[in-house]
Amino acid sequence: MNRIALITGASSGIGKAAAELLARNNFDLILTGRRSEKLQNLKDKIESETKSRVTTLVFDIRNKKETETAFQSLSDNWKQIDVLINNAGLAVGMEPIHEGFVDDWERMIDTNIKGLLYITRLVSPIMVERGSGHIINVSSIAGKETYAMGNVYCASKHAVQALTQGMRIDLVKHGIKVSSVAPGAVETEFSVVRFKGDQSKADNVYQGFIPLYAEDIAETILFMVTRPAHVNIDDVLIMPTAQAFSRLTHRKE
Ligand code: NDP
Ligand code: 8X3
Repeated sequence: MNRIALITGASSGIGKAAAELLARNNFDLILTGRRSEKLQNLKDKIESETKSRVTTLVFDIRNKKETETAFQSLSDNWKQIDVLINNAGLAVGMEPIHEGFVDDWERMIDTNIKGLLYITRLVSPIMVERGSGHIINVSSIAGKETYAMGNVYCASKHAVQALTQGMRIDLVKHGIKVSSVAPGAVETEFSVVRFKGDQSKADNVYQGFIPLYAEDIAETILFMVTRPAHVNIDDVLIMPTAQAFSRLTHRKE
């Protein structure tokens, strides 16, 4: 029987790639995000190419009420989630702290920290009741290092690392695995969002080297969720070969 995975932020990038790979590896999927058309297209593609069953939930994870209402709309069968992938997240803006935009800060904190908590609060009691489950939090190299003008984004991902540890400590006695995966530069819509639609600034981020692709992170997640019951991969830091740390990338002219 297929296991059930709920993936937040499945409409693009890492979440979408994870959905496509898990669907080919015996998972039924709950795919979430704000862009309903993208989620519907992904559902149609997966269902036409695999035997995976897919349902979609459209909501803004920053909104506690919307998140609860969407989750409660699931049938009891769909609520039996084996794997929760807390992936929805973003960086917005790159300014020094004294010039930063408070609205940008709130978007990051509300999505990357509070949204992750809202959905975890809904899913984790069901895992506790069943005595099994696996939560994977998508962190970042920004959760391990702080870089110039990364201030609030880095803080939000450091919080994700701390929450991963906190969740693991609280849930260990219930047989629930908690992991984090922390990627360096992955070419997705991430930089277009960070630079507020400026495609050329976004393209520059990935110039002159081979970044990670969303599929690389999806493969890592698949490895993590297919270990035997007694094995938990606590934390994975995964970087492009050309990136030695957050702000040292070897670029060819
Ligand atoms: P994308 O921008 O391609 O995907 C982000 C996803 O998050 C989208 O599906 C988006 O869906 C969803 N999302 C964003 N805000 C909200 C919201 N308010 N409510 C619901 N869903 C939301 O970027 P990535 O795939 O790269 O990012 C995925 C995760 O990976 C993020 O947590 C990011 O911080 C992390 N990460 C990314 C790295 C990179 O270099 N790309 C490196 C390290 C970590 P929608 O817009 O439809 O709501
Ligand atoms: C995304 C990677 O280096 O832009 O989390 O923070 S980085």
